[in-house]
Amino acid sequence: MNKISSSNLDFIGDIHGHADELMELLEKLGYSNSGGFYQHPSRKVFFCGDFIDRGPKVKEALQIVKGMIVNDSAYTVIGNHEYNAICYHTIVDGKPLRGHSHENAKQHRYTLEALAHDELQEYISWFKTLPIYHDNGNFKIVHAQWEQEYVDQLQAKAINDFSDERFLIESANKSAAEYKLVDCLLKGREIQRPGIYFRDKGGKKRNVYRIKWWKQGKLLSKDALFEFPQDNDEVMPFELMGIEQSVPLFFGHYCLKDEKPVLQSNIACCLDFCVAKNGLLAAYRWDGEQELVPGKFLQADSREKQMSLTAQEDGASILTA
Ligand SMILES: [Mn+2]
Repeated sequence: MNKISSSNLDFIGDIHGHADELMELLEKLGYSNSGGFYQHPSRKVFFCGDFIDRGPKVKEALQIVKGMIVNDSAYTVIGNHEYNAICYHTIVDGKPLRGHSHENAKQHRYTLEALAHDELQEYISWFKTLPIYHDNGNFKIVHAQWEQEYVDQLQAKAINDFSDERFLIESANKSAAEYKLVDCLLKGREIQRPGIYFRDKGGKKRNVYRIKWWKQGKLLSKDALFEFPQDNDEVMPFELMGIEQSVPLFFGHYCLKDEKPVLQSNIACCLDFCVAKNGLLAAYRWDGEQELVPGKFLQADSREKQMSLTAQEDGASILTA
């Protein structure tokens, strides 16, 4: 990862097995599949992780992403789904680091179905080599939440992946400092609000909320937390500190539901627009600018969304015919 360019990078959000949308987006960005992998004469991709689970073409998505990375046409950081997969398939003292509960198995199902045992093992070994964060001075990238204190701790230990088995084991131990660190960087901090509930996709009542950590100030909870009831005017119990640095910061993970990709601020760019749930796969075309601009996103709508858009258009043409 030493020779990463400080410009001419296309940052791509969470893919989750949506290989068709990935190919469409790469082609829109001017990459072509030649020599067995996607490449561009003057640009490279930077992925933010979460290639697997949830989508119909996990194997194809992995082939494209890994093909680009091993051929020096792309870089990446690891996502929480790759990390979860490592833990799910690492057995220590007869027990997996991530339990095989019904819920965990369901989340991992499409990956388990897509890959044969040996293929999966090979990808797990590869996942262990993927960086947790990247900071080259001109930009920073992590899957979920950039927390400088934790990045500094990793740097001090010269750790930036899960190839060290002891670090991996500690990261899965809920009472260890390594757990807190990995949980924050790869999944983002969350806050429990006793007595205030929302219903998740499965209809389950929950009171743990993802924090919009890139915001700043004493905010209303509904403005600072994902899924928080919009009719509740309570103020957040703590002040958000925003982003301390001045270089652009890229991340994924938050499954934003906007109709079109939007920036979170002029230095904060979330790349995940939820292709796995009928949203879109987004890319930010970066040419080294230190102040990000909204016009530099490209997108591929999820196939389901494209189908419903086409149906609407057909409907409209029938009505106007
Ligand atoms: Mn994620």
